[in-house]
Amino acid sequence: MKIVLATSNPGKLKEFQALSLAAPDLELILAPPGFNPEETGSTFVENALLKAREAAKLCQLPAIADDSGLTVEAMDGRPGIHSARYCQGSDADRRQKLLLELKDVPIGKRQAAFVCAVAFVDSNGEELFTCEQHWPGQIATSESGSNGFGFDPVFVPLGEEITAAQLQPTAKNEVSHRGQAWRRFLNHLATQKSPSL
Ligand code: ITT
Repeated sequence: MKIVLATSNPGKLKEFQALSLAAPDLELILAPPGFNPEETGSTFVENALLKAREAAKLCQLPAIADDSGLTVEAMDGRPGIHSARYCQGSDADRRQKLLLELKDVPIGKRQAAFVCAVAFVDSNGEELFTCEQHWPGQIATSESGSNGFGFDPVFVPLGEEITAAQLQPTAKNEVSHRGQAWRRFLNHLATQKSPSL
């Protein structure tokens, strides 16, 4: 089955490609260059649906999108759905801003979670599947590791003493918000016999 993967984030793309190896019947097509729909929704799921629908319309194919982000308890859930736009600049700039904003928050009060919503729509933009998965942890006081992307170097998953950027990519995919959401999507596909796709 041919599906458009509606993302322009190279870090996500790499993880989705690794995750899709478990589904050899899936042929993932990239959204066209410059694909960057406005994320005007108020939830992760709403934004994932907006992206998937835009890609389905452009390519006339079923499409899957992810909207994800980091929620930090001491910041009342921010940056949340605004994680990619937390501040202008690079991922490194956003990590530095986060560490600065949390500089007076002691260890033990730095709980956070990565959230990933996945939305799958048919070629007409009709919703076929959505889900949202969380990966709990805490924000470190400094950066470590060079794997992954985004906030990985400052996120210590629950039960770990290393950051997500120090995990091997396969180990991250086994437990991460994105890995969990993708496996739920694959389970959904496996239980469907949908000739309308
Ligand atoms: P697309 O919309 O094109 O997919 P984006 O980067 O704009 O790309 P989002 O709006 O979903 O995507 O924002 C997700 C942001 O949340 C991302 O840029 C990272 O800063 C952060 N994020 C999400 N998942 C992450 C992960 O697994 N590791 C580190 N940071 C992550």
